[in-house]
Amino acid sequence: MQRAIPCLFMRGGTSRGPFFLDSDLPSDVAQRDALLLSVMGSPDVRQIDGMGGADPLTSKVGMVRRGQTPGVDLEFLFAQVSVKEARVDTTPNCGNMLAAVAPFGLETGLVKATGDVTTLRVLTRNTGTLSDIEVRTPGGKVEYSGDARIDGVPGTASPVNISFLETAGSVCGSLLPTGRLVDRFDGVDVTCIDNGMPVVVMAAESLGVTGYESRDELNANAELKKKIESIRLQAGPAMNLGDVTKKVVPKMCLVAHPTAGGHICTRTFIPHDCHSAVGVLGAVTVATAAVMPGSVANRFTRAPPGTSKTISVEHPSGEFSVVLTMNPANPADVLQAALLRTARLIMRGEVYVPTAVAAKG
Ligand code: NQM
Repeated sequence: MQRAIPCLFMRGGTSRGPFFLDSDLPSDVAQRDALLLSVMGSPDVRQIDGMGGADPLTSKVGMVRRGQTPGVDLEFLFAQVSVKEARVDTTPNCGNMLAAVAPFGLETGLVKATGDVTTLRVLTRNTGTLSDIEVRTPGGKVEYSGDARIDGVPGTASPVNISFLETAGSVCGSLLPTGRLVDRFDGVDVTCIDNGMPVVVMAAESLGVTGYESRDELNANAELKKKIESIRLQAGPAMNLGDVTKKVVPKMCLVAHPTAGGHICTRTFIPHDCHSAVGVLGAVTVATAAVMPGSVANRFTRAPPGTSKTISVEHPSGEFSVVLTMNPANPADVLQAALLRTARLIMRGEVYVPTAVAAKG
């Protein structure tokens, strides 16, 4: 016996996964998580019995409901479903999946288009982060095709512009949760920072690599991964995250001088596998570290002048541009971060789960 649950399967930026209306899922968290594991086919390295793509970037779920407070159009809850373990983590947010939330809201009738362009205010419930998301809606329908291009996704698509309103300390409580610009773990200088995503920034060279290796090379380097995990387990509690053994934050970012015309070169572990590109809020956070004099990232950056800075973050499959609006009164204070993503509805239908795990709460 199986139960059918309405679902839209969507790409958001460089991530992909099923999106659900909150009201179609159990309200009990344990039941919901059991259902999401079943939907994705976890735990299993191939996720063969579900919709997951056997990679952290394609083992993600979006849950959406109407805004519950004035001025908020939609509320989004993101879940990272572990591929190999029976674990669902709603601690972090995901700026990539976020790009699909406005199209989802319009497709499902939770919100209505307001003209050729529709801007929706979205609350990410994981971290309480607000963002304004602008999508093209000619004739009242979401437009998916267009000429916007993002590295990590083939071809072009309609732009989804995201503006984050306040991200400092989203998960850790403050931008520099250890109270310092630089900490030292295992003899390695690091900057622990959270401007939307908890990230530990380290010089690649201090871990014995260049920072220009491919994702596969880094993923095959067991010795490097051991060093990174040791630092992560010490940095986590220092960043107010408690024991992070079973958490997907903080993310671990190796930085080096840029080589492709950008402002900083990155290789990010999320947290155990190297990202094929870079996470959205991960990029915002590293870009923020890069413009803060004295940080580890700043040693490898020449940030542009002015109160509106476009920081190009190089990553294994290209670059990611973040526009930071700085506080004119404090050149190290980032007021707003804006960026470009694209999104696409891939499938609309019902996903089946065994009735035993689908009991509605
Ligand atoms: O940092 C990967 C991704 C992400 C998260 C990760 C993200 C973000 O590329 O906002 O988008 O860091 O696990 O989807």
